[in-house]
Amino acid sequence: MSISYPRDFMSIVDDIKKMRIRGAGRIARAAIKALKLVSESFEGDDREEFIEYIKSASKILLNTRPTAVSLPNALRYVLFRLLEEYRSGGSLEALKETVNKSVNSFVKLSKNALKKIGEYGARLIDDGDVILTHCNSAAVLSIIIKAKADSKNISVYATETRPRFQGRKTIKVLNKYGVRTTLIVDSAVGYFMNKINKVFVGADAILANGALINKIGTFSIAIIANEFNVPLYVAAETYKYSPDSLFGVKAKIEERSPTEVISPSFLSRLNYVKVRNPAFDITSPRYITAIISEVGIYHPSVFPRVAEKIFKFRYSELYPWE
Ligand code: RI2
Repeated sequence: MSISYPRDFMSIVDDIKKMRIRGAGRIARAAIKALKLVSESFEGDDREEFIEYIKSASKILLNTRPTAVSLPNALRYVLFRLLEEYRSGGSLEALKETVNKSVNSFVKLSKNALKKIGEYGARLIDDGDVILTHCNSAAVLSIIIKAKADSKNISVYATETRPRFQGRKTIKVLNKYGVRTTLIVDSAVGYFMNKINKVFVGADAILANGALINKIGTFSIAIIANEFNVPLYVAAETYKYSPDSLFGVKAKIEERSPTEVISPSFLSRLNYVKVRNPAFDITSPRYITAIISEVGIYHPSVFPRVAEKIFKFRYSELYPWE
């Protein structure tokens, strides 16, 4: 039986898939707001049917961007609470209200987390620091903007971040706040690293061993920073922790279309050429100085334990959408 979903739900799914909505934190908030639309659109009167409807919509959302664990974690946050209400015999109205309340509370906690990360991270920035950023991370920008608000005299080198050029979003925000910024091509990081005091990057996932999954190019930046003895900090909310990495579940590295890298017409003339376009890479914890979360600054080896305490993952029900 084919299930239909509200049009506004499908347009958010498309926006996330096509990166009109992007950034791990934003993706998470958009996904569960879309789930709320599905809940509100349900016209049946059967509780079980409602639960199945929400679960199937969750699976569609999960397939939009496979790497940012903030999306499944946001769904876990809502579905844990929904299934608890269902099992306690809650009425259909109570189930809908639970979705509504848990979506709103996740959005609120995730926005508050950005503010707290800004406060903790800004303490690591000294007056006169030259900072390197990569891609476009709301968590990293929160730190830099807070440091600027604290009247620290800082400047930033921002990579353009091919192939989707998210660095251009970063320089627009920094410009709005009056932060002196230099835009560089990704391959110039080694050339400028001797001018950098600190590197700040965001996170799409933090694994059980403290490894970082982030925008492609982060691993190379980490190696170069290490070569120049420049500390690399990761700005990551606790809901960026990947609970199933504890069981050795392999992280999914999203591979996007070659058309993001080169035009199909150009490629069509090259019979022996193919394009690879991984959107993320993995950085070993040994290259990470510390992870800045909404509950403090931690060594990468400690962050997973802290994240588990804050998020209270239910390992017995890690895939509530099944
Ligand atoms: P915030 C982004 O991925 C970048 O990898 C960025 O570092 C990460 O999400 C975290 O972003 P994409 O959506 O949650 O641009 O800090 O593929 O905003």
